[in-house]
Amino acid sequence: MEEGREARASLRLRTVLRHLVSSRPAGLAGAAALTHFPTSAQIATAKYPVHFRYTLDNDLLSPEQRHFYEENGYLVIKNLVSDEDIERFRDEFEKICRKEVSVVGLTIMRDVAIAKSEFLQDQKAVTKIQDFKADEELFRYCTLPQIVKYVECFTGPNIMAMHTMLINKPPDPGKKTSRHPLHQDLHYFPFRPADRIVCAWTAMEKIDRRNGCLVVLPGTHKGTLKQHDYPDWEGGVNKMYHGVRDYDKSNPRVHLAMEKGDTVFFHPLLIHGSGMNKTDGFRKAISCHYASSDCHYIDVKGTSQENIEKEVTEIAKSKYGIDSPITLKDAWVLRAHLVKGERINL
Ligand SMILES: O=C(O)CCC(=O)C(=O)O
Repeated sequence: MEEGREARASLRLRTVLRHLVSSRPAGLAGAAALTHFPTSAQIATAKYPVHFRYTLDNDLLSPEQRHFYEENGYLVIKNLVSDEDIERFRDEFEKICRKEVSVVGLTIMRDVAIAKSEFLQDQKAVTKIQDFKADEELFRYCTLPQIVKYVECFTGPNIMAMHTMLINKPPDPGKKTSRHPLHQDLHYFPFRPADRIVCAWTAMEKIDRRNGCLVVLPGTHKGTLKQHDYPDWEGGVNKMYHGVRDYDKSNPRVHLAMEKGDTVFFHPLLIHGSGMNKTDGFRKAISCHYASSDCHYIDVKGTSQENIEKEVTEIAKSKYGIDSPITLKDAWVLRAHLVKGERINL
């Protein structure tokens, strides 16, 4: 009885082995062919996880790059934008500051301390310009093929440019107002899921700790959205520069020193900010937040994002000359712009 069962089992095993071997290329035989492919146990202990959450399957990112983003929430790509493009963005920005060009929907933000002390027509007090989708020259940044192909690894094929900025960190006026408090960009965004949103941020010159490079807290993209408020800074805080209230102070910080044209892609939950500009030059960067058009709007009422809703809708009303109340979603529908694929929800 026992012998018969063993014989049948052995026959079944031989049949299975024959089947497997015959489906392998000629030359691979028996056990060698079977062990050639990793078992699930081998995969589980492999160097990189098989399950990716923050990146999508793509032909661009190496396993190391993909793993790095999964673990840290950011990825720097060297030399992605040409000097020529950067000079064109710089020229256009300076024309906007000199009022030689006016752009529908643009917001110009000024440093709280510098703007108070003097009335300046040029870029001296400008900390950033926002929402440049109507400026053909600057918006070219958001459509650069070498940027968009990386963006697609995080968003998928239907890509919206949601938020555009050229940041012009001025020499610090002595009040430390050139700092940007640590924050999570998702605090500003009423759309989800967060994992299908990514920021591209390109250094427009060499940026290091002297002129206020980005500082990131690796791995914090795995956490949740935290409460943000204006920090209690003695010298004042720039408008809309909310800071994260509670975070793990023991989390290591990485200062991203970058060369002109280097670009960092980062997750909207990654806690980041930037330091003081201690030089006498302006520190420029251009950036765009992209989202999959499959993302959906959420209602932020009753959440930690309620405080930003009020500010954003007030700014949007005056920018677009709208009298009636508008919602946060309305403000975002107006700023969003399709870059690639199909506009679905956003
Ligand atoms: O460029 C910088 O200094 C930081 C910009 C930033 O994090 C932001 O505007 O959300």
